[in-house]
Amino acid sequence: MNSSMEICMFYFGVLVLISNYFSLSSSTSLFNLTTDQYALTVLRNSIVSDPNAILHTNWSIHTPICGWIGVSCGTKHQRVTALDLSSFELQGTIPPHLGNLSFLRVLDISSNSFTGVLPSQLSKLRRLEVIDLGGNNFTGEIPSWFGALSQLRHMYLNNNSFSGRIPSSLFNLSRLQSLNMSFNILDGSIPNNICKCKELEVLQLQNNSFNGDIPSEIGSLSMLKALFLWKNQFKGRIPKQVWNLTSLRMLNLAYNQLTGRIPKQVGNLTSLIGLFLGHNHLTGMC
Ligand SMILES: *[C@@H]1O[C@H](CO)[C@@H](O)[C@H](O)[C@H]1NC(C)=O
Ligand SMILES: *[C@@H]1O[C@H](CO)[C@@H](O)[C@H](O)[C@H]1NC(C)=O
Ligand SMILES: *[C@@H]1O[C@H](CO)[C@@H](O)[C@H](O)[C@H]1NC(C)=O
Ligand SMILES: *[C@@H]1O[C@H](CO)[C@@H](O)[C@H](O)[C@H]1NC(C)=O
Ligand SMILES: *[C@@H]1O[C@H](CO)[C@@H](O)[C@H](O)[C@H]1NC(C)=O
Ligand SMILES: *[C@@H]1O[C@H](CO)[C@@H](O)[C@H](O)[C@H]1NC(C)=O
Ligand SMILES: *[C@@H]1O[C@H](CO)[C@@H](O)[C@H](O)[C@H]1NC(C)=O
Ligand SMILES: *[C@@H]1O[C@H](CO)[C@@H](O)[C@H](O)[C@H]1NC(C)=O
Ligand SMILES: *[C@@H]1O[C@H](CO)[C@@H](O)[C@H](O)[C@H]1NC(C)=O
Ligand SMILES: CC(=O)N[C@H]1CO[C@H](CO)[C@@H](O)[C@@H]1O
Repeated sequence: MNSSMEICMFYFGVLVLISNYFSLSSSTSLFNLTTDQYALTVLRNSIVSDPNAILHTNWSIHTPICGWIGVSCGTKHQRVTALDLSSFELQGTIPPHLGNLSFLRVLDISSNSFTGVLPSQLSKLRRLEVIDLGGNNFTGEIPSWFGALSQLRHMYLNNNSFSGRIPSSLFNLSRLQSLNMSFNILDGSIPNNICKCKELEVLQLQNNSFNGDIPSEIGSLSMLKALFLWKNQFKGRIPKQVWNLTSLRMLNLAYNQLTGRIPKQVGNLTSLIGLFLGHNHLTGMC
């Protein structure tokens, strides 16, 4: 072996060492990503289609997550407080890691093409106030753990493929102001503990397969401004307590199997700007 060959082998060895060092350090740097960065990176990697290359170009590991498009952070701890990926034309699933964004207050991924079931780890998002999953294609039942997200005020699950019944634990959410579950394939009746949601202003359950009576407990939701129950299979009489909801602006119960007379008290709903009761078996005034 001559000396030039020895030198060559020496450099080769150094090169192997250097490249090992780099691959090692890049994999260790993946492991010491902050929790939020890791969660968002896993989310990005769960996106199978991103036609505008929004996440794939902007969500670069080399820039801080708080500058990523759609990501907002708190000023104090630099933790992710809001994620708004509405209308990005994304296709994919929600990874369980999203449940690690423990400071999240707003999650809006509406109007995309997300599919699959909601991972139960989302129940860890105890600070969540707004969840908007509307206009996707989520499947499965509405999880009962939603009832544990005690800060939730606005919940939009509309226009998906959720099926099954509304879990009664959902109405543990005493701060809920809007609930939109319209345009799904839900059935069963409305749990009567809905009266626990004293702050409810908007209830939209239209275009599902709900059945049974409209619970009289709805009449105790004195803040209610909009009640949309149209295009379901509700039967029986409209509970008389409904005519006491003087904040109501929109009442749409059309396309059900409701019976009985429309009472004079309907005139007591002085805030009403829209009343739709057609396509039922009602008699009387309208
Ligand atoms: C990753 O680890 C290195 C070395 O221990 C450290 O200097 C760096 O601050 C860590 N980065 C993060 C984001 O925690
Ligand atoms: C990502 O988008 C944000 C907001 O539009 C922008 O400020 C930032 O510079 C972008 N980052 C990269 C790496 O493109
Ligand atoms: C975050 O969540 C995932 C899945 O739920 C878990 O495997 C991971 O270890 C969690 N923790 C951190 C610090 O990222
Ligand atoms: C449901 O979502 C699709 C896709 O985002 C949209 O085209 C459609 O208008 C939505 N329908 C309703 C009733 O919101
Ligand atoms: C939603 O998903 C279901 C089940 O995977 C599928 O049958 C349906 O066609 C999908 N709907 C849309 C609008 O993509
Ligand atoms: C809902 O509240 C009841 C008591 O009011 C409690 O027993 C139950 O565990 C709560 N459910 C959830 C999902 O938090
Ligand atoms: C509720 O969902 C329906 C159907 O997707 C949508 O048209 C409507 O705008 C939603 N209402 C609110 C208040 O978000
Ligand atoms: C409607 O409200 C009035 C006044 O608050 C109350 O006296 C009455 O009992 C209520 N009627 C029903 C059916 O709840
Ligand atoms: C309708 O309103 C009037 C005036 O507020 C009240 O006297 C009457 O009791 C109400 N009727 C019903 C059935 O609540
Ligand atoms: C139960 C029900 O009536 N579902 C309808 C909801 O609306 C879509 C169109 O947006 C119909 O295809 C469903 O039949």
